Amino acid sequence: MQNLSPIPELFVSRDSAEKLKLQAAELPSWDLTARQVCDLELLMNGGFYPLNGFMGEADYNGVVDNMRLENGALWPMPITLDVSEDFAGRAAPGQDIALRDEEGVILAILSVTDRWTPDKAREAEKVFGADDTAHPAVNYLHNTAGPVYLGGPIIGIQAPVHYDYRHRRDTPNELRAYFRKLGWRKVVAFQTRNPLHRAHQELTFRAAKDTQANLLIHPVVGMTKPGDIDHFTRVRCYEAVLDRYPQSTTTMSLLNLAMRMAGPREAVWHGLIRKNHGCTHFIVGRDHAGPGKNTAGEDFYGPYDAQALFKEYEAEIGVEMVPFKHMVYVLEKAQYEPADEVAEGMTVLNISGTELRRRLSEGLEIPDWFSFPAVVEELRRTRPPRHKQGFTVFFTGLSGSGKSTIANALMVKLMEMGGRPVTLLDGDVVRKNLSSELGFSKEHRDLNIRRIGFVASEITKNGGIAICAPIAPYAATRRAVREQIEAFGAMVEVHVATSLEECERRDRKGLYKLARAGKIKEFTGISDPYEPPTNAELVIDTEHLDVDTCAHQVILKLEQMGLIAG
Ligand code: PPS
Repeated sequence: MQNLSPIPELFVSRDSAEKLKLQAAELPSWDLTARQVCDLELLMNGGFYPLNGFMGEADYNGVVDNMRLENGALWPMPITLDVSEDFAGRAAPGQDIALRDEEGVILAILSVTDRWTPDKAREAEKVFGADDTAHPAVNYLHNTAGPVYLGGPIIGIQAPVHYDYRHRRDTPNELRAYFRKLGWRKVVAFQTRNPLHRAHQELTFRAAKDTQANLLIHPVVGMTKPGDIDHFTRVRCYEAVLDRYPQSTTTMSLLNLAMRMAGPREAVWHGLIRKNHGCTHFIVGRDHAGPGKNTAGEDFYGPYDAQALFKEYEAEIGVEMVPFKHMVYVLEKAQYEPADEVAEGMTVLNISGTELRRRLSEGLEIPDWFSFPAVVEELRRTRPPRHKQGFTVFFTGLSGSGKSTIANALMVKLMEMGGRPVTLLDGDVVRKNLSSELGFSKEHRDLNIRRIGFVASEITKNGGIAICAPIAPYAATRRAVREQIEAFGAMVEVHVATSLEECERRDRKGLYKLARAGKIKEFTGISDPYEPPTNAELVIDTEHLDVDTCAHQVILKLEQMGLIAG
């Protein structure tokens, strides 16, 4: 039977918190990123026990190299506070700093003991298995995380406030108390970042039955894989499935974890977190916390690597693994079975995640054997067919490549079709209205593109069409914009691939001449880089086609992607 006594938290008493808050207001203060807020919440409430703060360098090195803290305890994931160089300059070891949420509320004080510049390529190789930015956490590490890490113990002042689903959020100690109260001696946890369909319901129900345990559905609502279904929709779906379990055997609680999609290491981490939440068993399925394909198009991890690593450390984790194979529907038996236990000659049915997304986006049937009607209805509500969703067409290319001209022609064609509002965010127009104070350094260009990306993602979210036409010379920034937009709808990247020679020959604005003469500095293609896209949805050759044909090519692409009705 599990030990359900309270786990140590890092919070101080209410009175001390009030006093500390006043003192903390004077300290150098760091505005936490969304991911850091998630990490801090679990540090403070004991979800990351035995960690007592953001990791120092020795713990970090131990964790990166062999999944162990300096004191030898098992811990597979670096939990570090990444900051800018500028802020790091004000946070020497010995200094206390205030940690604030996005609204400026002081959540904690960090007493800095360590400050160092990590070798991110090494971290990527060791923790995520490859220094490949196709991995979302590696991409985050290189392109979002700050260059310097700060470590040290935390004094918790207050937990981040959540306004959504409050009654479904529990700290480790709240869950422990709940299990104690109900006399749940064995609890099997199910981690998920996707809606639950029949296969999951079947799998979790079996897991509980086989282990004679109660079931905790423990979905992640902090940060999951870019492009996942938002947690609001998912929680509504989970609530619809909860009734399907025998009464009083099952509960659900939301976990504000920022996932890293680190497969095997992530599974071990999830196990430790569930132990802290009072669970005795943990379900590890196929491709647990898988990050998808690498740059070469192969899986980062084997489908059962996570199970293997969990098994190796099971005793130390202190949570028993309930391994689960891939479940498929057997037509003749009208039930789900593990794929490798299906008798020969049976008809096996399965709908993959990709196929489900296709069916949703095209408004196609989703059979009852696959999911529950209430879940499908919920998904259809948030994912209407693609031709009713918002989307963004993002042109990129050299100055004078023809982006604006094609974008204008496209806008008119889309307006002629009607149905959705269209907004053109042309490079020059944006620089006049949104980014008038910016120049052309890398930093300013990135800021400019991120602003465009933000506006485009809002338009997309609200069901409109955004057409963007900046140079957008940096691949990593375009990718960040893509992630932001794809949370709400499609992003169609169009590379207007007019060669530098041709742009310079045309020189519509006379800028190339000035750039060659050194009168305009940092000019794209001449004295500043342009990284051509490798994964654009469409590449347009303006050298041999007129504007109308180019715009029509985009229309055909949109039709082919189901974004406009054919
Ligand atoms: S970026 O890199 O995406 O932020 O650039 P963008 O906002 O699209 O602005 C490009 C337009 O600004 C003019 N211009 C320059 N372009 C590139 N490099 C330098 N140094 C520069 N200085 C001014 C240029 O007219 C670009 O317009 P387009 O429509 O691309 O020709």
